[in-house]
Amino acid sequence: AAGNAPRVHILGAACALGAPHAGSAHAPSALRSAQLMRSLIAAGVDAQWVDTLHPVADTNDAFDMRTRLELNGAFARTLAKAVAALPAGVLPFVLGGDHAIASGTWRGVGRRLGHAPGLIWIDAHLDSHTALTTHSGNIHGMPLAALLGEGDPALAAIAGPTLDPQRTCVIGARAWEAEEHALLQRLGVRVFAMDEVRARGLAAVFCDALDIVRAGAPGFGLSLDLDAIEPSTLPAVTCPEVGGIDPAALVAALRHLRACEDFVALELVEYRPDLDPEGDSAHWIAAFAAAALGPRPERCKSAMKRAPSLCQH
Ligand code: B3U
Ligand code: MN
Ligand code: MN
Repeated sequence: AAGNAPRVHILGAACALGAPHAGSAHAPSALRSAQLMRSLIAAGVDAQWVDTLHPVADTNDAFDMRTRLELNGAFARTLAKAVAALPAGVLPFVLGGDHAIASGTWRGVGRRLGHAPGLIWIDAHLDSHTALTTHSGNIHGMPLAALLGEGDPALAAIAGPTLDPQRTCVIGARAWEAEEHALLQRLGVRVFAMDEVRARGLAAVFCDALDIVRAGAPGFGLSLDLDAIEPSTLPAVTCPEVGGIDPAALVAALRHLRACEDFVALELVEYRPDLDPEGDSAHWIAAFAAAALGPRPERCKSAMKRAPSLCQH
């Protein structure tokens, strides 16, 4: 792989205990056996698949809320520890699984940094419920609240820094309940809802997002819930919502991350291989990962630790 590309360590998180369907638990094995690794290497990504973590149970169907919180929390703690234990200097790429795993991923990333990472959360949903406000009872509707320190300690008190709401933002949201929206408003998390993405274009919104998450402290990551993308082009997700992000526009936006030496981790969640017989959605997943993780542009070889903002204001 190119010497100028970040060293990427892939961790599979084969857990769907937060979702209403178990399909996303099979995403790591399906993607690993599909063309993901070949596509990454062809794109000059320096990637190595280091491990795939499995939860202690296969389905959440039979569990009450307390048990769901404990099982998802236990998996997230294991994942946080695995992320924190990756060698210094590598870029963790966590491949879910449903989005509940994020409550572990970003604590682990914070432990690597020694402080909270900035975080871009790309999602059709806000994932900012707590056990007290959830309508569905699904834990994958809670991880962003948990990372911000809100809700049940099983998810919200995993070892590692709590996110700074001022350095956190959501892109692509179009389906939420009032309680979770109110929580993010109260905390001051910037939400670039899908209406704004459509009105201004993804490129402009993504630049604003980079400014938010790169301010104040070094190190930011990106959590990509695939249901953010328009489901007619990427249908293989657990909770499709019409009117999403154009995947080609997302590839273009993610390529900006290659120039950011303070981009420290990537997470990709909610893929359901059982809904992807032709591999069309897997094709886009490989394109997103390659866009974000490929070799740094030439002009960045001698760049500072924190490259200046890419935005043209
Ligand atoms: N807000 C709803 C819907 C949802 C959240 N995340 C996903 N779906 N994937 C909930 O279940 O809390
Ligand atoms: Mn999500
Ligand atoms: Mn979602």
